[in-house]
Amino acid sequence: MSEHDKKLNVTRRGMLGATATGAVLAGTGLGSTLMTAKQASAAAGANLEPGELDEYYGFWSSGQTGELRILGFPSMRELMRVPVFNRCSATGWGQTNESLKIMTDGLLPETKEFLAKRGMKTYDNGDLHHPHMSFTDGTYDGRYLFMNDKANTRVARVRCDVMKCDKIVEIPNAKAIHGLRPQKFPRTGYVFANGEDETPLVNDGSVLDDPSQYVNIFTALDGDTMEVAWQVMVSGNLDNTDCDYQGKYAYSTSYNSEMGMNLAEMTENELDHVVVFNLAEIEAGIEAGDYQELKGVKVLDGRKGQNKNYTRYIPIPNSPHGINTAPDGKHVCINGKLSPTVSIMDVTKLDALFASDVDPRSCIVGEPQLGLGPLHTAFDGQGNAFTTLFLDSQIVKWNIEDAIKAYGGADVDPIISKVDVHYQPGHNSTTMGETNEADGKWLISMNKFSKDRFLNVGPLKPENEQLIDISNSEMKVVHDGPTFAEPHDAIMVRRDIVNPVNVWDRNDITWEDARKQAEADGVDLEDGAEEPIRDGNKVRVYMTSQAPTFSLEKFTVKQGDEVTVYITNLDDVDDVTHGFCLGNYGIAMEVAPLATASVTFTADRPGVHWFYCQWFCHALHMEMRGRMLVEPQGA
Ligand code: CUK
Ligand code: CUA
Repeated sequence: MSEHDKKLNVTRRGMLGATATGAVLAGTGLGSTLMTAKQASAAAGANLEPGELDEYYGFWSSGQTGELRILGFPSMRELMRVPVFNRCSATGWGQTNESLKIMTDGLLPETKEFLAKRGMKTYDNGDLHHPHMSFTDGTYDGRYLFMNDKANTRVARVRCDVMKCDKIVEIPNAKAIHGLRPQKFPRTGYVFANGEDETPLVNDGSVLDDPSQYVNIFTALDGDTMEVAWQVMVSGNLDNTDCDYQGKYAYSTSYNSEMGMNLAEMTENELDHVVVFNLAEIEAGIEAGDYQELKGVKVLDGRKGQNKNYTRYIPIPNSPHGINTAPDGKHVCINGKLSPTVSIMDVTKLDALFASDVDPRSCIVGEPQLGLGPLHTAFDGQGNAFTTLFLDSQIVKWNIEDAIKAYGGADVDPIISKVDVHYQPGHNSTTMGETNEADGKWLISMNKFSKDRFLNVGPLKPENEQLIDISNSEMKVVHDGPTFAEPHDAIMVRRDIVNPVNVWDRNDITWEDARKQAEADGVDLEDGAEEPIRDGNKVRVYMTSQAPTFSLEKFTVKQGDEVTVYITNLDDVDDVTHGFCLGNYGIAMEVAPLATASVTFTADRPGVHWFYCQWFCHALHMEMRGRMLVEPQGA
């Protein structure tokens, strides 16, 4: 037995040996550091044997990296990265014509113009915080994932059949899309998106340093078309958002109800607020024409003092951050951040708020004090909530009904247990926890700092994500997982809900433009063309790939030609992906089984240029290469 194995063995025995003592010590407080038998077996469940599959798909944001990540859960193995707002060297995202179409089609005309002046087609960066799946009847339906870009005010969608981004839209009028949630009922439906930063509604320079004229915008997109359905102007900024299980309301936290422009101003009030959006009233307002049209979008006025039935403002202690609807379909947890409390809002009391002049706080039915820096809350579907405490570096497990009883004056402590995490947690998520099928098995704590938990890699450290077994009243951290910058949020979806394909459908819409161009050129994409097709200085090269060859061993173009290379991968075998990398031209892309991908570039370097398959596909993968011969100008 190696030293390493011995160590593992000892740890394992130690864990199992703790069973009896764990049971005895439970309740003394000491038990929390030991593992019960159930926890030990659950922890073993997180440790999959080679070849075993996970129970859940985890969909992770990546913050300023701008991509979506797919993890197997609970093993925490990273399975895939889906480029969205970023560039990707491996897949050619941001370079292929197919990806550029997705990245540019949804940009505002003024943005295209602004970027063109900088020689850019689209933004190079993004800040992806919140990935959420589409819903039907209160639970995930496996159709789409939606996500925000805080950096450049965009919303994107990923198709779950192929796990590729198919839409990116820039949201007009708003600034910095942060909180994002799909409608849960009856289906998605709307995708709600918060604008975090305040600006003049028409931000053309006519208003500058006059914050009294700034507004914030709440946006609802249509999740099927990815077009903006409507927007509502609000007072105060918008941070996170969620919606109910009835299809009637959405709600957003505001940490800057003051509309302050600096830290002192932003944190001045003891109370900020949650804005509640009444979907039926907003739709009726649009029907009645009570809106202004700005950049092609209907914008309603839901600001305070407008006395419209579109919004209500509920005072919440100080700078609330996360807002999470419990699987019971009734309670919403609003996390206090600067206040040690979580405010519990009862959605069944919201009708009354819009019907009459009742105190807006009448829908708050509990406000337990949980610890320092509550940011986000997750649920087990059994009436319990799990809240991250950023400043305390802990997760607190508490009971929602007990907190409501305590608020009513009963002598009960809603806190069930706390566990230390390492360190400073932001979001946490539970398996199926934001649906009505929450199963209470696992929680992930997404910690902003890892400090000393891993080998030192220099001043920039990874984050640390900790897997926590929540199947018992005492929570148990069973795994540390480092991540690169900077996942904020994640969802864990039961694997039976997600069913991606193994090979592309040849009729897929992704390469519609290539299909049309080939048709116009009289070429079948699946046959390719033996010679480049010339059209002035535009040259189109149609190739197929089948391990271990491209259909062309060489093609010739002239210096200065605008060349488009189309590759269709004829291999329909699982996992036989090819690539096209054109050396010293900065060109590379992925071509997965039965896909077509294309890339356009100017052949401004004369000479012999090798292209090669950059995806290891065959024993003769190294031989899968060819030449682009570029005749010098004037030749
Ligand atoms: S926010 Cu990051 S920890 Cu953007 Cu979801 Cu709370
Ligand atoms: Cu084809 Cu490597």
